[in-house]
Amino acid sequence: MMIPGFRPFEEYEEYPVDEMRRRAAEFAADMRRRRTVRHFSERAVPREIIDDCLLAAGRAPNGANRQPWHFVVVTDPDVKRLIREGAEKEEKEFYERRAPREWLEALAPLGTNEHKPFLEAAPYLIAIFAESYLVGPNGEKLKNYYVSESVGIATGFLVAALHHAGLASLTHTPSPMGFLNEILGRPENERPFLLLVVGYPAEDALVPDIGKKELSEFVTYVGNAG
Ligand code: IYR
Repeated sequence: MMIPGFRPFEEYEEYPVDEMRRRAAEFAADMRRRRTVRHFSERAVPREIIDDCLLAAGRAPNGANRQPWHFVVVTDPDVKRLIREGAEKEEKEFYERRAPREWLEALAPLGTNEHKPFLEAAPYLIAIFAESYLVGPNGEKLKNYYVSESVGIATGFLVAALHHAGLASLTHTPSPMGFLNEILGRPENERPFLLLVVGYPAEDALVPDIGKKELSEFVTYVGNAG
């Protein structure tokens, strides 16, 4: 039956259950090797790889299909330096004054501080903006829906796609991030959501030796799963 505005879901591919098992396990094993990195190599990464990862991010489910995100990919060393300066200024405030002791204690195992050399070293900074609202043809504000959820999922897709391609990333959240709108010339309806640092890990990169929860610690089944 034809319903106007709808079409058959032709791109869906069903796999035999054994193949599904294998694919799910392989993906989980690959994602287990993903780590957030804070020490990047300066080695170049071809742009097409970043474009494909961004295409994957742009397929995220989102509120009312508004796709309320914008990704600014920065490679220009002068712009990276400005971003580093902006971030370090906020971070210095954060570490020296704004952060409550409890928060600093929670961060201690990660070894973070106000120095952000990776913002200049890594080949790509991807500034992710959330479109809080749209501006209509007559300048009127049009509401977007589930903006944080939508942009969060798109960012998750991007992080997974970059890892799958063999790249490392860091989800960096200098706070507040308003300086990104200024430096990157983004309009007022776009709220800076996150700054993703992307590249190869430095050869001597270290990652914190921290654990991840077991399945039973973060999953509850209700009912008998098949
Ligand atoms: N934005 C700061 C602090 C920070 C906060 C959290 I929550 C982290 O998981 C990591 C860092 C910084 O980037 O250093």
